[in-house]
Amino acid sequence: MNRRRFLASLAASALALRCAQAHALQQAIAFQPDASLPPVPSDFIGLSYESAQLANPAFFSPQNPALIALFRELSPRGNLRIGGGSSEFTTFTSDAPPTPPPFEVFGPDTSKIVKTGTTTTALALRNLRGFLDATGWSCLYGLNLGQGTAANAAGEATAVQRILGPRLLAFQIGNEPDSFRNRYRPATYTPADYISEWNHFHDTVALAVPGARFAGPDISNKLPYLTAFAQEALRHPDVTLLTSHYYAMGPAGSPHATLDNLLSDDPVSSTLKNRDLSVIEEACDTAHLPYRMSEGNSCWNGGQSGVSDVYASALWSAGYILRCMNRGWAGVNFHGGGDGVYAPIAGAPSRGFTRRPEFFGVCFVQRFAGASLIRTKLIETKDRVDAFAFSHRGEQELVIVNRSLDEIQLALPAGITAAKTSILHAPALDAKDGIEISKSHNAYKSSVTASPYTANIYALRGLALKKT
Ligand code: BDP
Repeated sequence: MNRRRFLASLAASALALRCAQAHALQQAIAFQPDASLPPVPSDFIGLSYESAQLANPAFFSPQNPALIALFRELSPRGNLRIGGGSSEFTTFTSDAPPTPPPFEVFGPDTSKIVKTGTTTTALALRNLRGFLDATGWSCLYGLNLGQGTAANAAGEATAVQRILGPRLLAFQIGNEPDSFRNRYRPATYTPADYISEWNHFHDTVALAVPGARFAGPDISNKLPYLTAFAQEALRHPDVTLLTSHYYAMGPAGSPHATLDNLLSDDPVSSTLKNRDLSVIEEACDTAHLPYRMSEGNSCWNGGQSGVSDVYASALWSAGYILRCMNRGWAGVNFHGGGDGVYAPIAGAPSRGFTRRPEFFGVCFVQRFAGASLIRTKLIETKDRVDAFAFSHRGEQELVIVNRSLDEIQLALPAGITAAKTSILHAPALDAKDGIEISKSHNAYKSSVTASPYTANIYALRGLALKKT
């Protein structure tokens, strides 16, 4: 369908709704089936852990079957990003690791200034390779720019490339360099200073590691650093991916870190506002590169208790992943580790691991990694409601994430019917237990419903995809 016909059909459906004196909560949807949209990358789903976690070589290890099983449940082919605040406190050594390790697990870095540095050893990297092979995941590996030397980064990168081999997606140099100012660098630090330091590290690593690939700038929220990096990337064919971070709220403990704010369309105090998304698009256009949200979660400083660890975070994560897929991005990584409040997986090898509420949100939508997007448009858009459609192996599915208190009724275009197949739900928004993904066996109908605070998947019939 061309754009004009698509808009005409939107107008017709909107009119039909009004004529029927639609209830306030009724909406309609239009589809723009275009088989030419590229598929969502199959490694779209990702997790992010602190570099310090590598100080315990037994964590990311083929000998940690419980964690391997949970990673596989989240995605048969995801991406593990290693980095975070602690990455600026790590040193690489090819020596044997200290025994016992300094800790069993390491959660999200909340102090921002880790007092004691940690050591990453070749053993930790060999175990990480075994872990990645067992999970089927790739790795985005962060090197210490904040407080490390280029020589140490080159030594580490040499070992990482040799040991992780095809499991290595790319190196990142520095975690949130846009926050170095007044931390590891003077108050006068600028994007230009960062680019010049990045080049020094990049050139040293690239010389030592032929074939190395790089991603970046892995920034927190200061977009001029992304713009500068995208321009610089044009000079470096070995830069293959742009990255930055997103926290929906923060810091933990602030008055905005609430359930209601998390579920809003553009949370107050988020690290990236909807109006700034165009800067990411422009960076991708400048550098001709894909974009990955390489770290993030519901609320920075480790997560807000009662918000980041309850059902609302599951609903939020499902919607967040789908919105990122819809923007054509390459993937998202949820930060976690240890017993971090926002960690999708909590626990330790010695006491076992648990699936946190957010885990279920990620699981619910992971099936769309590898699928192709079908553009959708909600008519008379309502806040806190998102609809997406996908096509995969000849099947079409609709997803509605209803973050609102109202039941949503969605009228489908003429000739199209849908049947609900799966629902993400829980006893309450602030429930820590009882979060479920239930199968549903509904008949095909010309409209669909989504209960308050649920995410829903429907099988679609009658939607003809345009051949390319
Ligand atoms: C980010 C850091 C990460 C932290 C996270 C947080 O990169 O290491 O864990 O904030 O504060 O800035 O939760």
